[in-house]
Amino acid sequence: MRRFEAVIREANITRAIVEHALRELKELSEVDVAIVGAGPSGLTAAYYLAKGGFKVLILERRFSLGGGTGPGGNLLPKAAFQKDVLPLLEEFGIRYSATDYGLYVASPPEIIAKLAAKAVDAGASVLLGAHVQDLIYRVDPLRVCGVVWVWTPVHEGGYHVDPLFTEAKAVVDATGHGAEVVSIACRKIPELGVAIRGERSAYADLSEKLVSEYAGRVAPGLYVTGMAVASVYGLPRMGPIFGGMLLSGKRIAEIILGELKGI
Ligand code: 48F
Repeated sequence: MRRFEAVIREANITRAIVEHALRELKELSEVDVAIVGAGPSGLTAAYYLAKGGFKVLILERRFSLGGGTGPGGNLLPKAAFQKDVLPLLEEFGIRYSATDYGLYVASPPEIIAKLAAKAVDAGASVLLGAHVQDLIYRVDPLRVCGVVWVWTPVHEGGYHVDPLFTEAKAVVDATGHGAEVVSIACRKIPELGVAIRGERSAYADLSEKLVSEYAGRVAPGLYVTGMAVASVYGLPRMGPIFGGMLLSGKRIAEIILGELKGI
């Protein structure tokens, strides 16, 4: 074998990763807004919040972005949008095509890539493989003030490994159909008085409007957006039409920007 001077040393790969990862994790132990879930609503919210000057962290339990966007409609690689969302698609640079049905379609990989690029370019941070398993709360005044998380392989392995914490002024449940963060609040902080009504059967036109209308604060410090809104408030599902997710993410960002600006 040809002899040569090794430029890339294995030990330096480790040093570079460990040093910079720990620096970043330390920096992310306290943020303005912790968004749980990197689906379309979480990514949209992250973009507007970061653009508004907030320190934003998305915690996503998968090692990929986009949540339910990737599979399109029953694995067919298109997602539908309604006309009133076209300005949002244009803001994100997502290309779309008109159909004969009064609806527009776009490609899931492009939707994911553009939403994520906008969020990250605006300054939002993302932790992949971070499973949120609990909340941090305080009394006097009663409020949610952060998330408790472990790496997904630890969670899925069922090991008892103590977690790490991220404090936040606002925690956003963007976990989709499961409304996992609000469910934790229901079960483990009953004094918040939060309840989950459960999602209803499909009524796309109605739910597309209501998921953004009902996006909001469910308890002090705890907010909900996207499909999780439908689960919390008993709204219908809408299937593979995604305009409501983007509008819901934008709406929650506006609400939080308004509420936190004064703090
Ligand atoms: O499910 P998801 O895409 O939620 P969304 O933004 O959008 C819903 C649509 O995709 C679709 C629909 C609308 O037409 O019906 O379903 O409301 O993304 C939720 C993300 O949250 C992650 C999950 O892996 C997914 O990527 N997630 C869920 N629970 C946790 C979590 C958790 N406990 N910790 C971290 N991430």
